[in-house]
Amino acid sequence: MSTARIHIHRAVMDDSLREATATRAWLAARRWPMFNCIGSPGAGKTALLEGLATLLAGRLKFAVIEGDCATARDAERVAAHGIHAIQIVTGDGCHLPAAAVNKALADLPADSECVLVENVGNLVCPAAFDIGETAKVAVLSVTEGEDKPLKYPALFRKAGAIVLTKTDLLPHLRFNLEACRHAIRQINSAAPLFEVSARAGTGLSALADWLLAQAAAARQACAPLGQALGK
Ligand SMILES: Nc1nc2c(ncn2[C@@H]2O[C@H](COP(=O)(O)OP(=O)(O)O)[C@@H](O)[C@H]2O)c(=O)[nH]1
Ligand SMILES: [Mg+2]
Repeated sequence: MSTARIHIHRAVMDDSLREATATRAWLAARRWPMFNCIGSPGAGKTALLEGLATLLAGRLKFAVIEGDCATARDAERVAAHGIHAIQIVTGDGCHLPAAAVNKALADLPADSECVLVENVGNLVCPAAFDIGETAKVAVLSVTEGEDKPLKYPALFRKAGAIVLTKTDLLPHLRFNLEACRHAIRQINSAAPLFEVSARAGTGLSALADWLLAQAAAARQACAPLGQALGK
């Protein structure tokens, strides 16, 4: 990389980090946790949010920020379940920029208790950028193959929780569940692993309980001293 490109790269990363830091402070002041859901296109991220909307109705008021290259389809799908959802359209962008997420937060209902972000479908780029989240949530579907945690380790290493989706399809696939669990544990031994099917509704309640516990912990956490509520 040339010196000029290194400087530009550093400036972009510095800007991004500044926005993420501002977002983290803004969320801490409100005691909202924010989870950055990252996975391939079609992994079942939106289906997961739809399932959680049903399960958590009346128990946790979460808002959603959606990232896609085009259309507001995912925000519309989630909003149909009574969830406040904001769509960020990234065009050619392969991940949600921290600044766009920071801007969107201001438009969320003040009585929200948690924010779930669905990042642009991609196992690589979104994992490289901090958007100010409490934790990244890696979303992998059984149709992608059990070796993906080994092939895309950065996301799985950084994830605070990992969700394996579409488990209803296991009887129809040659997917080695044990090998997948082992691959995940080779990379990340600490993050909880949720094996779910949004279609069958199985496994989702454990994930919902984890989110409830995260929101309760955030409510009890002390906001940093001198934290201003304004941006
Ligand atoms: N069989 C099955 N299909 C699913 C499940 N979750 C999502 N899908 C399907 O997978 C496709 C992509 O789902 P979507 O939620 O749009 O994935 P996203 O691109 O990660 O948001 C759609 O055709 C869904 O109906 C599941 O639990 N089981
Ligand atoms: Mg989606």
